[in-house]
Amino acid sequence: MAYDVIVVGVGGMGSATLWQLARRGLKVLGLERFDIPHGMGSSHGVTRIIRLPYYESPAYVPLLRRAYALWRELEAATGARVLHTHGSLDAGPEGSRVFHGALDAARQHDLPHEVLTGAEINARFPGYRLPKDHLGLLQPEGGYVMSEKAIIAHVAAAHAAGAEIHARERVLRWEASGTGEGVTVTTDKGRYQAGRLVLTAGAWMADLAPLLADKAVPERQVLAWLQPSEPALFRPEVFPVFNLEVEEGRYYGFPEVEVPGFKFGRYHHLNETMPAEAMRRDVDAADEALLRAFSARYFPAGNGPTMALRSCIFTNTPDEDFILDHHPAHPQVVLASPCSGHGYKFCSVIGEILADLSTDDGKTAHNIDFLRLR
Ligand code: PYC
Repeated sequence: MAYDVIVVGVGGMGSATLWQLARRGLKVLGLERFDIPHGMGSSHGVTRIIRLPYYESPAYVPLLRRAYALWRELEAATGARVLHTHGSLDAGPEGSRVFHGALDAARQHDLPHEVLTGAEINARFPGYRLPKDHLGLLQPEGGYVMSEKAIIAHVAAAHAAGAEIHARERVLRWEASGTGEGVTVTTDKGRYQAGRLVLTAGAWMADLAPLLADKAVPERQVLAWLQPSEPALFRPEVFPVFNLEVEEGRYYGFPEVEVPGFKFGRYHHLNETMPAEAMRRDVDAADEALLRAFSARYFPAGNGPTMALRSCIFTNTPDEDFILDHHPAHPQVVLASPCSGHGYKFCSVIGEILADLSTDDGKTAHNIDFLRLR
């Protein structure tokens, strides 16, 4: 075989997988259809939230602990600073999934945290203006990962460990050549053979694995960066990242980091699912109006002139848990659709899991039973 493993898609997940495979001494090839990094998928926009008291399910917490450790390993290996921890807030009204889910996860996993009312949050972090009776869980290890920087760091580490990586090379098809070992990948520039294949193609997953057509569905998402009238209130040290459940929906946001503006978005923005190729339509006035209504009410000091509006892509599974598994018909092929709008923070540990699934007996010590295809 020319390669032990080929990884298709060198974004957040693919770049981490390449590093984990290459550092194990495997001969690996990464193929990316756009640039590395690029702004066409799900990993651009400077920052991604990382948080431990996972309201979606406490089952993610052990994976998060390992993700934190591996982000720090990446920093040590490359000298890049990718993980910043200034705290996270998960808040909503009494009874809300975001607050109570975070509290359950924090209690189950014994995570340090504080429970604050909306009034206490507003007093401690004056960029916020939450309803006074809302409840929030403040967790000190929350923060953000620098998303494009982390891809660059993973690629640099993978290169240093011997990986071969090609950008601007589009995969046209792949064929499994045996029952458990062997794949041929055909691109617009060549043909490659490997023992195993990992597909981390984000919104393009269903093109490469049609069995995921109704299980990895691209959705258009929009982010705003607005200039704060009081920038000092939006510095990372005084503005924890947030997940908020309010009557308008579920929102998330960040302090001002590297580019101008307080950054935030609404989960499932306008609920528009569409093929990845259709996603590039421009952000428009309706997108901006929806986001501004939120910042005007809950972050008035962050509701200044627009600095940027950008779209990106969620790739949603039906239950919004990730899919990490072998292809049911071809065990030498690993399928990864680890996004559903909340995956980036896990890239470092998912790289390790995908490396486990694509080498040796294909088993991993991580508990990913809840992330299997079935
Ligand atoms: O996991 O906190 C999160 C998040 C924010 C936006 C998308 N995911």
